[in-house]
Amino acid sequence: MGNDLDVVVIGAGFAGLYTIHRLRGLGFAVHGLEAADGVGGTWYWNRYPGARCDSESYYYCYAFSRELEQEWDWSERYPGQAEILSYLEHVADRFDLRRSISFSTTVVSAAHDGDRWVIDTEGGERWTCRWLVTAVGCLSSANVPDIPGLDGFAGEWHHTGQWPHEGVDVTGRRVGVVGTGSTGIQAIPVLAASAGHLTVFQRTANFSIPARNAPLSAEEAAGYKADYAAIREVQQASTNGHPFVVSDVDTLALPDDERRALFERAWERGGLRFRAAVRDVLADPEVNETASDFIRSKIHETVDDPAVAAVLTPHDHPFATKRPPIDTDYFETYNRANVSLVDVRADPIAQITPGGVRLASGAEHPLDVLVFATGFDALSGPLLRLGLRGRDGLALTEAWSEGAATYLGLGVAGFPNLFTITGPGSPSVLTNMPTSIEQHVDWIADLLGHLRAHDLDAEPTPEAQARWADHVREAADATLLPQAASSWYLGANVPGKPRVFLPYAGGFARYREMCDAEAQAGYPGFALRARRRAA
Ligand code: N01
Repeated sequence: MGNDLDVVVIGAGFAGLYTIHRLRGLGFAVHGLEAADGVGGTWYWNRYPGARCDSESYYYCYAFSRELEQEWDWSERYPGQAEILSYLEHVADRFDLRRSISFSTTVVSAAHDGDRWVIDTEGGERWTCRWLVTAVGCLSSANVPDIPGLDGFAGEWHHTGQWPHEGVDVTGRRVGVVGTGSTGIQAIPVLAASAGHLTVFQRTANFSIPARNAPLSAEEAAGYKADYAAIREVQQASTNGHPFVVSDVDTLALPDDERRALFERAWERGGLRFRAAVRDVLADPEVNETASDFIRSKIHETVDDPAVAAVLTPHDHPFATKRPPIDTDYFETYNRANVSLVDVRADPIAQITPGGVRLASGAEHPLDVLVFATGFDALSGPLLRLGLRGRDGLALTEAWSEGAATYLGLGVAGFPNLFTITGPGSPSVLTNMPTSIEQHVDWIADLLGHLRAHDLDAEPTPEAQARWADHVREAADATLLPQAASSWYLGANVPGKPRVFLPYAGGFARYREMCDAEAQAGYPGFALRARRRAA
């Protein structure tokens, strides 16, 4: 295949694989460019100890193929990283996708020349295409804090999102973990089990719900397989793309003992569904406080040392306004003799020394291995680092200098024929990702079919984009989500990043209906122009 195509897709994770499959099926000349040497995206890179999905396996998977649904067997309630990667490798083989992907190919720039996209790679290759689709994930741009002295650290350090494929042997070693988000909370218990000593540097205490992971029995798996049609229907109609509905129980109307019993049942069942145990958790501060209080009480019940429990107890944001982690024995880990907790909000990290971490107070923590579970430059970061330039040389970095702005999270004004799967301004990270990805890919496939049939170029109008930005803000403001001041949803975790609430919080089903209405109305939010050709 030559390097001039209808469509180039950047990324070969869940989004890129399905895009290639779908567009190839429609007869487009499509090719994927992937920085890694294999498929998998997020699940290729995030190989840290304990990496596991927080959606359950029977619905954290594609829905586009009934055969695939029936033939793949998940082994656990929550799929681990290696199993998800095997699944995506199976998908790539089963649908013969690898022949349409160049691996170890990092895009360094992509510019629209008035006619086509011209894409340059680190290895010096050039690709051109009419339509460019980004499938780069929302959490793929690692955020390593700029702490003085890191370069001189004599031990080894790793960011969890770039974990070495050969693993890191921490047996008997002094290990430090910075960060207690979903990643840190998964990694800490596993690292603690083999480290000589584990020191956790916590800046913000986090709410976490037990996952209650377990092997998936043959009966459970068969039940899901028999029920997929109904499961998929619930997902499509839901707020988060999960196959369960939010309870309509008004927790404030319940007597204390009944409320506690209700939360106990949800805690025992475990998982993200805890959020859906009562209504209005993310809308009503009083309701939220009942859930927050319950979790705080669990932390104090679980952790033996009351002083440690106090440091682990969150008070600065309502439950679930930051993405709630789910865990296996996270709070229990602080009862181990080889684990210590350092409150770096009270005594910040001042410097990395050759021998470890020095705090502002001068206290030293000697370390052999330092793990940064410090998250990502989320949603906009993976797009900004592609070196995108739209009409008349407009750089995305310039267009987004005051924050990411898109129409429907699917395209950017000034960037013709560019489509962004699960981009900023779409529900993405607030939902079950494969569900959102498939909705985006199907919508983009329909639009590309329309553009091809009528020989059109498309780009969002500035007016539609501005209206969408207002709506994204209103949707967030109707919830408690913006109250978590340090949240990556707001870009607050990356120094200097403009504070814009990035994902669309109005709900998956509502969003899907708006996308469908846009298509049915002939794409009024897009300027559709007869194709311009370079002279
Ligand atoms: O990243 P995070 P993550 N000094 O940004 C701390 C998904 N995910 O990789 O809160 C000290 O949430 C930071 O502290 P603070 C999921 O969507 C899913 O854990 O900014 N600390 C925070 O504690 C998730 O939300 C799964 O004060 C510093 C932590 O690092 C998203 O990925 C598993 C610091 C970063 O937490 C990101 O999660 C894993 C500094 N300089 C991830 N800088 C599942 O499916 C940052 N921190 C289960």
